Amino acid sequence: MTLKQLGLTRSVVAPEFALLTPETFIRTAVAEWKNTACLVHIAPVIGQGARFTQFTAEMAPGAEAGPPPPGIQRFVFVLDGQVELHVNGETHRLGEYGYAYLPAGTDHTLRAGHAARVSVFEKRFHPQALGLPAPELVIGNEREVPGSEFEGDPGLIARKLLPDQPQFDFIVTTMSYAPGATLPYVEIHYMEHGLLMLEGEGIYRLGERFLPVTKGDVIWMGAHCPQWYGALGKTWSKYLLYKDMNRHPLELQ
Ligand code: UGY
Ligand code: MN
Repeated sequence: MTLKQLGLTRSVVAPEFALLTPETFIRTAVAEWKNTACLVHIAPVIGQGARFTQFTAEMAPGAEAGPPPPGIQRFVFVLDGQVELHVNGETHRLGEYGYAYLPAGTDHTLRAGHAARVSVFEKRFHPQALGLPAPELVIGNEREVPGSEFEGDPGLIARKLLPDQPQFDFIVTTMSYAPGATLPYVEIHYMEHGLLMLEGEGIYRLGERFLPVTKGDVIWMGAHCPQWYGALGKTWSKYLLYKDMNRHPLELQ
């Protein structure tokens, strides 16, 4: 018998964080996603509570998704294959590491001609109290986004996939680590994270635990969860990271 058949897993679910590893993933149907298996990793009912959802959409050939419910913004990131995004009368082809941010209320369709896997983050839009205009549609590819050194470390490169503008209430970045690179200190912040390991492996400190992580693992970090990462292995590691941003701490819901 394998370790998973004996009831063992690397997954850990705690009040302030969760490490979710592929042997515990469950496929489910989500109404907006036709012909698609959705692996809902993070939902508001997790632990002390999350204000967003993160899931992986496994789109079968011919699969199609319509927009999320009213008031919800969507960020999609293509992991494998290609999807067509139909929005504002135009068609955009999103290949591997292609992504799109769709503001709340944007009518759109995502179509997969062949099998494709897409990482999805959705959050209810929280308007800015100062009355700034709503954020706009963003389409790009992670591989074309210039990186910058995180806190001056050439072995730790951050790429911002969304513009640095206060109208956005969340950001998505990728963080790439050379073998042996680490976050420079244990972070504790009131913003929460959703994370997908895209490449490589390392050790994630979550709360008081030091947990080995590898490509395909998902992490939820709730508000104030102590967090740190150190890269292992002989190749760079990279993760996709959601973080809520730009809103007054007393206004978070
Ligand atoms: O900026 C961040 O919050 C980021 N460095 N956190 C993380 O990687 N866990
Ligand atoms: Mn952080």
